[in-house]
Amino acid sequence: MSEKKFKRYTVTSALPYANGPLHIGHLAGCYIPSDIYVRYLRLQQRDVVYVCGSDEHGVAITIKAKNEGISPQQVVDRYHGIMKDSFKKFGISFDHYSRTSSPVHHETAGQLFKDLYDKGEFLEKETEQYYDEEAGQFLADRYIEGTCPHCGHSEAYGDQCEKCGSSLSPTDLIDPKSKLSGNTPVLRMTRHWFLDLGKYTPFLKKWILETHAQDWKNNVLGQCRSWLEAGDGLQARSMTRDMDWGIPVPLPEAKGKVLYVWFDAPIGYISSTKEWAAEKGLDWEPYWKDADTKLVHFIGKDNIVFHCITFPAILKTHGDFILPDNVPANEFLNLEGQKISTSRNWAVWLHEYLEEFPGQEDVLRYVLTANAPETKDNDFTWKDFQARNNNELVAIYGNFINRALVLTHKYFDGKVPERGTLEAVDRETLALLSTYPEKIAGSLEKFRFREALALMMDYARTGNKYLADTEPWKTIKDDRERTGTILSVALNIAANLSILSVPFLPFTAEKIRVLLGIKDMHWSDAGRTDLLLSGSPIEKAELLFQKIEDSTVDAQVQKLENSRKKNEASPPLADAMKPLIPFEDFAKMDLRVVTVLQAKKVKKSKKLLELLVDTGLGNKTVLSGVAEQFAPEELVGKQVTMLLNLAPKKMAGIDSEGMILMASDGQGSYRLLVPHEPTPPGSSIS
Ligand code: B3M
Ligand code: ZN
Repeated sequence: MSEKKFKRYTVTSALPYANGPLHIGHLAGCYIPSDIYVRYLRLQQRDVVYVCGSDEHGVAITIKAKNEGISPQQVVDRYHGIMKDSFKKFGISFDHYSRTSSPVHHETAGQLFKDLYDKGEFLEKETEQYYDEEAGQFLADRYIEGTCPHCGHSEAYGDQCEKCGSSLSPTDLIDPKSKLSGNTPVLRMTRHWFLDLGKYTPFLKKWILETHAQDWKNNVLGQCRSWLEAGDGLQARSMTRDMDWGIPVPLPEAKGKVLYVWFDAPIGYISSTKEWAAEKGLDWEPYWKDADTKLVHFIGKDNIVFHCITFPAILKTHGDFILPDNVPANEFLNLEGQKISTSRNWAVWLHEYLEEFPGQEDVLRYVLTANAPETKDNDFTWKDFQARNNNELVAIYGNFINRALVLTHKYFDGKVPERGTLEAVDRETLALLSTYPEKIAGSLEKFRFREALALMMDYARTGNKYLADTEPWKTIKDDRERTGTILSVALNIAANLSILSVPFLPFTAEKIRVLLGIKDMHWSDAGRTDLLLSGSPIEKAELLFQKIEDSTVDAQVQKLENSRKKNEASPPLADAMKPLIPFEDFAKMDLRVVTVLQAKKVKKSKKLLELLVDTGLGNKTVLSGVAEQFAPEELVGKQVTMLLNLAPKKMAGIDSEGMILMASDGQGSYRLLVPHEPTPPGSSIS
């Protein structure tokens, strides 16, 4: 497909869930690749809009809120800001970063649903869905887990298996369990609106497997093929949910229901474009509706089904919109040989990197691109990070630029010297380098960012070698003119390198631009040998990259090692269920609400507090291991829950006549169980 036919570009990267800070897996998966691509397009003066935003709906958010004991709104407000800040500091140059809670988005997504409804595109069905009787709610998406019927992965969600990428319905899961209570859920009738994906299969097959057979990445085509060619074909999927967090379904008969997060989130790309255009006084519509717009979605591999099947089906059947021209999904990045995991704290967090490696944003961009999981899962290691920094960025790239600048100041008073007659080595070097811009552009247009970066580093390497071969520090002894020619050539190579670096190392490229006094950077200038004219002044060299010591990366590895030890020492978040007991066993426990009357520290014990509680049947003394969590005065007057008939036990010389109940998160933090309104002491719990 020739690029000529496209007049403008709409580039999106996946909207990250606003349920935690960002880590290197996010950057490597889709934000660095998309940023490289967009910066390259802008250098080409192409008309491009680059949008993203926080994904603030769905069970990913409500589960986080529940775990933290705060509201979903508090969760998204906290993380939207943190994520936006990290993106900015790493130079991810979105034209607009929105959030799916924005009014424009609610309006846009609601309207799109309404349009499809009016066209009769939904199957309205009353079906049995899983319900958690203990939690009193239907179990959508991540609220339910079970075994994937396609690949056997035991932790598949109710809407998707992240291992094989398939989209699922909760009722497809084998051995489903509620994430809320751990119970096996029951089935209850409820009404929902389904998109009949089977209906679009012929179109999707033709569009993906024929039209895009050549230009889409193999990992993406492979996943699509496995679903489109599966025996039972694509199943109808519900686009609505029984939840109270999300965009209300815009139908009077759908009270208490919201849009499925994967219905609304991709529409977030459109909403974000609308907001950007409104701010700029532009028209958003050509970016989503004109056939001469190239729409590209950058995502991670777990999002392929939604960007290649569901969202295109929605756009196509709606009728007003263009479809993605490409969906260059990356595979996953592992860390030191293990899957990145938020809950196990096995990650390199961007906000921590920014603090620990100030001014070294480009180093991480470089390493994550050099090692990008473009065709298969890949591994990030701190040793590799150090080696690439020291052996490539410092020893080759930085060294070349530094020498060109330092020698110009030393011998030519900081001015670009005259260029005399070119010798063979000069001509050969320049001829070789003149082929790079086109090669790099070719790789970038094909989304081969590792290859493009390797070419850029090759360019720097050739520059470095040129100086090593021509040895201007020797020629200066008896041939000033020759030395001037060499440095003029070298400085022009440096100027070219800065242009070619913009997509990959934006901060460094900008520093070189300023050092060399270049006004504007255009991709079309790369390859020119007269970017710097003789006599023009250049600034004094500044260190672009610094060597990273063993102790620095050892400290990072140690940090991960600490996470590993902590994980081994503490049980996983949800303990496995204990064996079943008969009701009689449960009934033996005398559980009551009690009121704390007094609380004091226990001598010589760091952990224990001695409490005097009103049990309704008289006062009792209980020891509780909460001294590290609560000050005694915080507990006085509180109502808590207690196991009353536990056999007394002597601790620290005091008889404890029962046990205060606590919820443990398995990570060393405890919470008291408190009745939700004042309760007479002695009320029994059953
Ligand atoms: N928030 C999933 C994810 O972070 C999701 C992407 C939405 S893109 C429209 O993996
Ligand atoms: Zn699976």
